[in-house]
Amino acid sequence: MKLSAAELRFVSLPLVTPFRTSLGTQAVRNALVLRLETSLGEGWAECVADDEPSYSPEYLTGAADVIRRLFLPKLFAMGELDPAGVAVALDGFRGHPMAKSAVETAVLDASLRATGMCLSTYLGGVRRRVPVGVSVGITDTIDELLGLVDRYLTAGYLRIKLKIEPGWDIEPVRAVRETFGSSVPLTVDANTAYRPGDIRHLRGLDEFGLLLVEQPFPPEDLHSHARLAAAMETPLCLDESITSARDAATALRQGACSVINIKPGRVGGYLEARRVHDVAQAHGVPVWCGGMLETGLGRAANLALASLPGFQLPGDISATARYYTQDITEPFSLADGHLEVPTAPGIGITPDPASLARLTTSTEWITP
Ligand code: OSB
Ligand code: MG
Repeated sequence: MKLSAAELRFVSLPLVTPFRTSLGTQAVRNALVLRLETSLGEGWAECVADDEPSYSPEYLTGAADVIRRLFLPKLFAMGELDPAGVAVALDGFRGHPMAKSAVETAVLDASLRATGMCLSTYLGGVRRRVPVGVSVGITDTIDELLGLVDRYLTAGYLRIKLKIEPGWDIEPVRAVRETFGSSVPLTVDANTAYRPGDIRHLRGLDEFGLLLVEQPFPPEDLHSHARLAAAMETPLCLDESITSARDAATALRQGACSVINIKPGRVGGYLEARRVHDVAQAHGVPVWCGGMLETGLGRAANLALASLPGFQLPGDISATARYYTQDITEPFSLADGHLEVPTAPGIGITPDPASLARLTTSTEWITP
């Protein structure tokens, strides 16, 4: 397979409701859509970097720059392309996992489409549908939060994740438990908002029977995560800290977590995501698929990943309606708290041309 041209497209999707986390508030999802034209046909992917480097060091226009100026020229120069070869070639560039993931996924999509195989089968998926949860942002009032949680439980979501930060933790969790009961699968995600001195405070979450606490401390602080894990009954889950399978092995060896959130963009692609899954399985540790407010392109591919056997907890792969009134692809809908794993070749979906055109803010053609 040879790459002949690439289209880089910025799209802008207004969120149904602004999404507030300890990192900030987001009202619009801007994303980068990559379309490769190869000798075997098209390949599609999205880049999940955010506008600003707050969740991770990457940001959208920076990702576009490294793809346009370094990654694609490398691929044009390679001649024969395959997904593993692309991963090796891009390994010579440090960092930029979200940009690498987009390029590798588009190559993977094109090559799987050409052979008629779906991504789930390629990765070793064992499920045709996956259980999903929903990530609930920080709200102005507890009442507003309870209203949202009520709506999501009624819709059938199988797990509720509350975003927390100092000053918005024990009380909202208590309110949700008191209102909806102790059997609702419930987690919290701090997006690195706490400091080592907060360990005693965070132990206060133990009384609520949470499935897990996600990433309380900064990404590089495995030591504090290990201390909290030892001090707390609730399982500790890492998100931002895990950027590779090697990181996963290190964190598990240090006792810094007992659950891992896997996001393909954060670890540099679906091949590395599978390796993180394999490391976790070897340690007997469950994983689940995180989300980055993906468009339908990323959602489809994440569903394939979440069909692997080690994905033991509901993913942050909510139905399209939780995020967008209009997506660039056909919508994904919830049935019984599950989303169906796409079975069409490649990532299993392509953008709807009219929706894509409507949501595009700029397009760029890149040729050798
Ligand atoms: O920490 O999991 C996170 C969204 C953007 C960046 C980071 C995170 C999230 C979410 C939402 O929690 C997950 C989703 O539903 O896409
Ligand atoms: Mg998270």
